[in-house]
Amino acid sequence: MASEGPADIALIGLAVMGQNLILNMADHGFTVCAFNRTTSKVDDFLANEAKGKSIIGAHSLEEMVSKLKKPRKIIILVKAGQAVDSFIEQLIPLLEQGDIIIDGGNSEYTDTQRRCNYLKSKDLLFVGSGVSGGEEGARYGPSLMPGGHPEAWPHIKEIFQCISAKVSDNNEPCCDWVGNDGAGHFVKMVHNGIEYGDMQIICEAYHLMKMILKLSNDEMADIFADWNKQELDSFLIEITSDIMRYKDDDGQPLVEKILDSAGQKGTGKWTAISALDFGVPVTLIGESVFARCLSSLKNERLAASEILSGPSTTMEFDVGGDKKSFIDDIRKALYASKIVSYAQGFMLLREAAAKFDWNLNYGGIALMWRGGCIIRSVFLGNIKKAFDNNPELQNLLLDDFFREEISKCQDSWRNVIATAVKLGIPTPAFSTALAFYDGYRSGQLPANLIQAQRDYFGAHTYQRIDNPGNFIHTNWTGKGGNVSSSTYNA
Ligand code: NBP
Repeated sequence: MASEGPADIALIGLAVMGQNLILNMADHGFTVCAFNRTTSKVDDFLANEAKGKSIIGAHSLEEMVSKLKKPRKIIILVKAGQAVDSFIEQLIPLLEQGDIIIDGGNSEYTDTQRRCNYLKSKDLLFVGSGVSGGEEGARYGPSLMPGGHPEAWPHIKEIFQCISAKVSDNNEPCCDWVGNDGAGHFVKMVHNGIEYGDMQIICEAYHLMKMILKLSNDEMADIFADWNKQELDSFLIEITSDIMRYKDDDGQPLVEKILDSAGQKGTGKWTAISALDFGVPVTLIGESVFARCLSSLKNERLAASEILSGPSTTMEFDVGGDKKSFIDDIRKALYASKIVSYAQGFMLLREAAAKFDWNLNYGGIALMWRGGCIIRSVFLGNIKKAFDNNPELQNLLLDDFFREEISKCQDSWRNVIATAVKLGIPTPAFSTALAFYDGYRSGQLPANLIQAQRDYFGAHTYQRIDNPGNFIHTNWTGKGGNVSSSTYNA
């Protein structure tokens, strides 16, 4: 029998995410009121998937609000952007002080900040929550990253933590309060950026095995399955093995019939833009976004492939040992690049936290990503440990465990990139990760020359090593004046 309410929570938006999240909440004993702009979808849902469950429907927002326990809790799970603002505007006159609106879509964190301020002025509470894990996650346990008005958290905590994924070893929920205003959506954005990076480094490993070692898809499926039993154990490695093995109707691997032109919805780009805005070198995610952009220039690349020369990759390359050891080198290059990517992602989180005064729990964030979401992996357990050991850890690369792991991978990582460069196989993410690593561990970089150049042509001033407190301008040519430009950092 369907419950008649009152409902614990309402959800607006009966597309794939909304329907599955409602079913998940109902499975955990909550009564949910469902609403959708196109109200026929409410009837369809109630008559089919929701039948017999503690799910009630509404055909107007007024009806939905009237069926809710107070303080009212309403999740909006619709297309990000204008649709969210439109529902917020319609809800405001129907709600009372202390009622809670939750946006579970992929909203930009700046929109969430704006909505937090706006709804505070209306005496309403607002939460912007990242939801990750796709359709299956929403149905059986997503990773949830809520942030916004902290007064809302005690009211939604039980529902959120009940329906979220749990880390298998100790059953901890992959959901906790992230921080004020846009913190939840910012963390979700960085999660998505890291997802872009993880996918790109896996693609580079695949490309190297295919182009240099000429391995078959079944052989690669076995290798990814084997890697999935080691430190790379993760959802994305697991599905890559399945994808490698999957055959089309003619018995040939389906993946080789898919056009090599990658799409994107924008969250990786947002991460890269934020990294540039904050001045944080999140290079691997940036390269991953650009790698997708380059892949999408398919026609241009095809034309260029007839014109531009490079080393031949048609012959099987002698990797200077057995194939097995080069495969192991690729695994280590992937692992080291992954460590750098996460280190960069956490650097961005740290910078945003400082700018917006968010008290982020980095170990807690690693735990939220440990299960339920697309980047879920055993590796995130190690990241959690690193931040639990030292919550003030400045950079993941400086943690003892990760420092040693990278050190163990280093020779292989360099060998793979050097081999790829010699053979003309692009490895943008592996390479940028190594360049970052070498830059980060360099006490001396050539930026002294940049400062000299800037001062030479623009009187931008520089600091002397023996007198760093002062910004100095030199009249390099004897022709310019002694007036310096105002000092700025960009
Ligand atoms: P969609 O992003 O496809 O959105 C469909 C929903 O938005 C429907 O309920 C639709 O109502 C409503 N909607 C649209 Br479209 N335009 C509207 C408007 N102008 N006013 C009011 N309602 C409008 O659904 P989804 O794939 O379930 O994703 C929901 C949110 O979750 C999105 O923000 C998405 O980015 C995010 N997300 C999705 C995934 C995933 O794997 N799909 C994962 C994580 C997060 P209608 O039925 O009347 O057209």
